[in-house]
Amino acid sequence: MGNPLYDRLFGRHAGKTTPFLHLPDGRVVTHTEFLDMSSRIANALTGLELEPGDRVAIQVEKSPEALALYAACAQTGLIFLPLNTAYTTAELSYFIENSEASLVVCDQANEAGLRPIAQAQNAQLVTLNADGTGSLMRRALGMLPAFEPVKRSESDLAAFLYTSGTTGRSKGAMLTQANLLSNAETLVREWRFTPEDVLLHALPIFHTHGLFVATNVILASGGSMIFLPKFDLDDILRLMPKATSMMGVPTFYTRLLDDDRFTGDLTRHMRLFISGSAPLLAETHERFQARTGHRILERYGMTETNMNTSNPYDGERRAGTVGFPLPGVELKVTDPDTGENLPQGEIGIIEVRGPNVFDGYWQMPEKTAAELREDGFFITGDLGRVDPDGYVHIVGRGKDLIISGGYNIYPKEIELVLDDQPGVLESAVIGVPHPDFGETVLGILVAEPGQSPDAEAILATIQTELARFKHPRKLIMLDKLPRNTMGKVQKNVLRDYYRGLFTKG
Ligand code: MLC
Ligand code: AMP
Repeated sequence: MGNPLYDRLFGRHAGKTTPFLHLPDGRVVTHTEFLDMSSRIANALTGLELEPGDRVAIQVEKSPEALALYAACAQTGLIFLPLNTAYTTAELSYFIENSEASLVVCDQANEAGLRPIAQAQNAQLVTLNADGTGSLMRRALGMLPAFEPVKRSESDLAAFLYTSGTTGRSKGAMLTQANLLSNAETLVREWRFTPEDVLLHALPIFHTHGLFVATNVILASGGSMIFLPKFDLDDILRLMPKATSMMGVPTFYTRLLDDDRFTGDLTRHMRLFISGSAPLLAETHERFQARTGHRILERYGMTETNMNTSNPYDGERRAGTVGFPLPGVELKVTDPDTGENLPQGEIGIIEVRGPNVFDGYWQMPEKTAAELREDGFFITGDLGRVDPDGYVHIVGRGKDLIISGGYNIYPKEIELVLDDQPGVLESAVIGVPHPDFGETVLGILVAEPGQSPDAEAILATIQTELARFKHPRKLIMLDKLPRNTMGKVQKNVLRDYYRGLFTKG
């Protein structure tokens, strides 16, 4: 039976001495070195007496060792549960408890804060720092660089990725080996990745885009990655001449275009630029083509489904659209109220079905039932339509969600924190256009009678509760919130009113 995820992404490179990771300082990690590292970590994890199916909650900086931990989880059948490095201890506490993690892996700097949380959960804790040091690697370095992968099948769970919800509580999306493999192998074919590809990888590896799209596609194709700790414009410009392809969120592309050093010459040799995770403005697409001659290939996906649609590699990459459903993915547009199929061309909720669609939310059967239909269609919450040529257009969101620089932010989670602040009667959090992040968070507060809440103090307080990227960039006081006749806050009215706050237009 083997272990399909390990065998098809990692094990297939056994014995290869070709580069897998090119690091910004010029060092190279070959496939063999990477697999040795992963096997040592797998032996170290086995020594901790973890069982296949146990959850490993991981908040570590991007490094070759962090990626090898992903491979080691595949090898040992442990469930890989990566967490955003920006999350506060308060946020992490929820994920560790909710997932009933057996092991927590964190940076040494966060050990003191996380140890009591891990202990309360009876979870073990090891450290892994950005430079590859820490107790995990100390243990691993004493182990043999060989490990027989634990037997698994494609229906076994491989990873949990937490995704926030409209109620404010995050849900653990359970992804199987088949979800990850089917998508990676489809994308390799659709986007023509080969062993000659060198991907400029500046995305974080705790979300779908950097991990299951970028990394898995390179593993499944046999190519290599220029593996950067984060998006740094100077590094990108310096290293692009060595790359063949890049994947990024729209902010990557607007930042490149805003820099005069980014020229057509710098991109002449490039094969492919891909964008996703947030809408790429048609204007950005066109500016990019005017500057470089390349048409960015935009695709659409989500945590629960990996990738659903993509613009074509060979055909027309149509600006402002996310292309066609991927092979094996069925897509339909339904009436938000009745769930019935809508006639071609009409706007409704996008639903998708296919081998890419997840297994449900961890221990949340009601939430799973509300979003994943019995016939396998997942209700994405995105509003879209299909044009006469079959291109899918995302025209908005049926869900109350802000996407800032590719990170999803659910207003409810922030409103719950703001409502708790001294002198605050109620709040509304909305997303407004932002030149760098696409959208950014704006908080609107209504004071309790006779009170005048201190915005500075509120922003300081929420630092310990919410990750920095969720913080409102501005707090505005209003006497009351606009409401419809049903008493529901009219966020569309607020969004329209404040849409120019951070942009010139
Ligand atoms: C950083 N900050 C952000 C932010 N990123 N604030 C809002 N939104 C963001 N996305 C904060 C920093 O903490 C900092 O705080 C300040 O904003 C300025 O930071 P910066 O130096 O300009 O940001 P930078 O580190 O360069 O990061 C920006 C970014 C990064 C866009 C490069 O956020 C990024 O890599 N985003 C990619 C997210 C991603 O991978 N999404 C995929 C999800 S998967 P201070 O304190 O200094 O003010 C998915 C499915 C799919 O959606 O389809 O792919
Ligand atoms: P996440 O939950 O982080 O996986 O984010 C998924 C959401 O990002 C989707 O439901 C969409 O709303 C959005 N998204 C991803 N790719 C695109 C895209 N190309 N255009 C518009 N929205 C996108």
